[in-house]
Amino acid sequence: MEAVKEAGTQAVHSGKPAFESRPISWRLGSEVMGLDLKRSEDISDDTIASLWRLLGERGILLFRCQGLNHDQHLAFTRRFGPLAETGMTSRYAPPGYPDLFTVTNIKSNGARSETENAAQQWHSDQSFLPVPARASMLRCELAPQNGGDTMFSSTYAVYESLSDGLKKTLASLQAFHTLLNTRCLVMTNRKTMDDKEVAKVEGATHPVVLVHPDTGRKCLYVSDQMVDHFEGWTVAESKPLIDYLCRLIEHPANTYRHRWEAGDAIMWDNRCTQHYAPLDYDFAGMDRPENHRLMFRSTLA
Ligand SMILES: O=C(O)CCC(=O)C(=O)O
Ligand SMILES: [Fe+2]
Repeated sequence: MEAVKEAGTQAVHSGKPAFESRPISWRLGSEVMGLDLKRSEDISDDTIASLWRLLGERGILLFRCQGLNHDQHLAFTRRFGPLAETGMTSRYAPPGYPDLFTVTNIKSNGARSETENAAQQWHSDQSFLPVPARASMLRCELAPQNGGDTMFSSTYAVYESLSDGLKKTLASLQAFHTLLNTRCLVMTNRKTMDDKEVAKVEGATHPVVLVHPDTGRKCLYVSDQMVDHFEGWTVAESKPLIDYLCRLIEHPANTYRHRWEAGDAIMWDNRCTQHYAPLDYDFAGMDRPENHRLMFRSTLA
């Protein structure tokens, strides 16, 4: 097994170096250098295991300038395990690729994209499912000339910043996650969902504090987009505490903000991070090609 340890911009390896990595912010995120993800079949199982370990520790892995196509994107993601069921999201898949999810502001036949602002609230992917997504990988094909960034937050850092008293309260709490909650802004698209799709996003209950299975560290699993209430609490009772926790998630000190270049790819762990895409570009002028944003996501079960 290659041992890959971050030490500033240097990686320390025993044996043949497979990749180098360096932190991209203090609390989360590492850039991985020296791998060609287009040829994931040439990446050893040991290297995949090292990447997975680094992902669990750092929350997100940035691979710059990879220029993947759909097949290469999926082939690399599959090296980490089976893909998540796409369910209601399969209609956002590019033709012929049911396992990819398109996030774009580009109109189709004159109609606005339903995913143009899908990530305008902090969330962890598919937390409304009984078995949510373990990790996701997003790649950028077109970035607006200004903005169009994605932000990531460390839910390890958020949990660790809490007082012992609040940690104790949260330890016994379960939260109900659903896309059909009153906080959730993307459900403005709900009118286009059929009953089967609505059933998929109806919701699931998860512990508020997760123990990350790989690192043993605790993370906060409550999000602005999905959490409706704590089990046994009313929505009104839950809201102030959800709001308080969400403030910590969006606090700049806990985040990394990525300025996309076409060709970049980022893999994130949905347990120990959340993400959010601010509408920080010329949203009103999104018909102009220089404001087009086109991203594709794969999702690990
Ligand atoms: O548009 C983005 O930057 C993030 C989209 C998103 O939340 C996702 O693909 O899971
Ligand atoms: Fe997402």
